[in-house]
Amino acid sequence: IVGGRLVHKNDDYLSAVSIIYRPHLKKDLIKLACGATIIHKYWSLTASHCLKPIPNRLIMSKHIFLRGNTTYWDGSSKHYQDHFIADYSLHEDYLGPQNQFDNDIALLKVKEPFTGVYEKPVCIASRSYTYIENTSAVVFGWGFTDPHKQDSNSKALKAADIRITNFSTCLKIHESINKMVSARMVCAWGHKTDSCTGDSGGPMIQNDTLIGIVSWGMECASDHWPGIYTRISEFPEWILRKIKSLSKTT
Ligand code: 4AZ
Repeated sequence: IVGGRLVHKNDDYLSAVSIIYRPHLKKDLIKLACGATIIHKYWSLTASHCLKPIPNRLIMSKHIFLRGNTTYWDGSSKHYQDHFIADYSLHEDYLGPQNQFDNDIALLKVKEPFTGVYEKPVCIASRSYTYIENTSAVVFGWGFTDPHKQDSNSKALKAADIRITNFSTCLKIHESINKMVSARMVCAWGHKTDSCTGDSGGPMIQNDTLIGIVSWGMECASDHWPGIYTRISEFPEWILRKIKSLSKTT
């Protein structure tokens, strides 16, 4: 998160978890991969583009896990809880950067349930949720705090207060550079604050409801480019169908 604020104890952020990558199991080094959101005791949502490049055997191994129950992804507070991945599902119609990250959503099932005091699921936006332009929302993450500085991740969870951008304005802005903004996306921007690299997969929340997933954007916290989020209200049936079918197998 560029700009914004550190998160204090409140219910708002309890659904945010980090996805952590451990390149060598014999070494302590860990890296922040993405964010994710708890939506159920065993399930979380993230962006498909967070997992797509990673081979299946790595996702299902101890190299990758979710860390919850803490505001610090790096382990500098002791009460964190790690969750290994039992199963996952990328959206079938996610076609990657070539298709401008359309359908950028994925489900992750964890082996250890989210039962920590600071781990709480959030409701997902229904089909009928209305995204009203200029209303405020909050995006959470541990990603870059400086868009021009590699590895400027935040150890503590941050939040950015953003507003939903008029959809046709967002379309037009991106048409000028031939970037497609689809009906499965929602745009939002803040004043000198934004989501950025490393925040991908994390929650955008309004009215205690998950309405977006951090997906992409041309820059971070620029006056010209809003951030683009996966529009959750397009996916409740997909989410329920996947949870039902994967619950049968694991
Ligand atoms: C990224 O690189 C990224 N400002 C995520 C979100 C935004 C820009 C870039 C939105 O993952």
